[in-house]
Amino acid sequence: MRSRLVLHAVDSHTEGMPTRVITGGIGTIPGATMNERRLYFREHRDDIKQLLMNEPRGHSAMSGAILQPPARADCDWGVVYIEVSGYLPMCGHGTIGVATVLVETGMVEVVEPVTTIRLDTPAGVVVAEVAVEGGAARSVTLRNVPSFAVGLDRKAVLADGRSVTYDLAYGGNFYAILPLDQFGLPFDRSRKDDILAAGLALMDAINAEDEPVHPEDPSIRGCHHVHLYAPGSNARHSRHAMAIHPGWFDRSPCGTGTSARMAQLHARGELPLHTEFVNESFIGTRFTGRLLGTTEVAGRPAVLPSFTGRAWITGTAQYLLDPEDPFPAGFVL
Ligand code: PYC
Repeated sequence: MRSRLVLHAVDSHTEGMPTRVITGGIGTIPGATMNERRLYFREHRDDIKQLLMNEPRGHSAMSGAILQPPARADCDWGVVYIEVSGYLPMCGHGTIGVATVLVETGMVEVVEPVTTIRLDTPAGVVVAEVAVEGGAARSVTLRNVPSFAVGLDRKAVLADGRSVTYDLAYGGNFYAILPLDQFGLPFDRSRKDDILAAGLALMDAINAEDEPVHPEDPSIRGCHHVHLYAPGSNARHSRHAMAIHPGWFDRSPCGTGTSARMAQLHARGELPLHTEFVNESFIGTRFTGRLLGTTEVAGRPAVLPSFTGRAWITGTAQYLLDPEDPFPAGFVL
């Protein structure tokens, strides 16, 4: 057996969505902040991200997280998120996977009934409170980065001429949020190709007309996620399909999307603070969220979201690269 590298991983899934947690083999990525490390890795080590996420080691909806020493003194671990589609500033399901792996592999000191882990992410500090019973992580509650509505009832014109009305909100990534029935489509997995095509068409229109940019960090930009909610959804219980660039659905209820949705509902006056909000994914799995308070981001009103979900470890692996492998960066079909 020969290999040019050995990447150690603990694979997990959060409410159905994979997180491949890279626990060794990469070392400390250059950069004074976790966002600088994200940008450095994107620029210089994208071959490793591709190898880990693309086929044949990954698949078209693969997602992962590279563990790092924190770049800030007030955090326990740092995280750089990786996906088939790129490098997210923050990923909620991925962070629930990371916190579960850290507890269950003993990479943090485990305290029962709650182990608190402070994570340095490219979007800011995220606090994970892991409910632990007999050494097992039962659920993870995250206190996410400040989230805010960018605009309500915005209009976009799609390439085929259709006009669509949507809300835009930030929850660690930017999300366009709108009812699925604006596209005349049922909330039915048998129509997933049409639902995905609708989400991607809206993303293209938004990024072409008015690409969103984070007011405090211009490296966080673009709308790559479209939250299409099902008929009957409301500010207490919502079901949705989350279409993600370049063409896949989140299997989990999407943590940053749940945060953005709560910020949007709060901006609409529909979700007060400290009120439970259940967000359901396209496969029927759930996160339970609530808003813990209000704040400001660059002078605009923002909220402090938290949400709870569960993750399970699915395996451990050492990913190798044979020097004669014809697909050193994998491939996307
Ligand atoms: O849970 O934040 C999330 C997420 C983003 C993309 C996929 N999952």
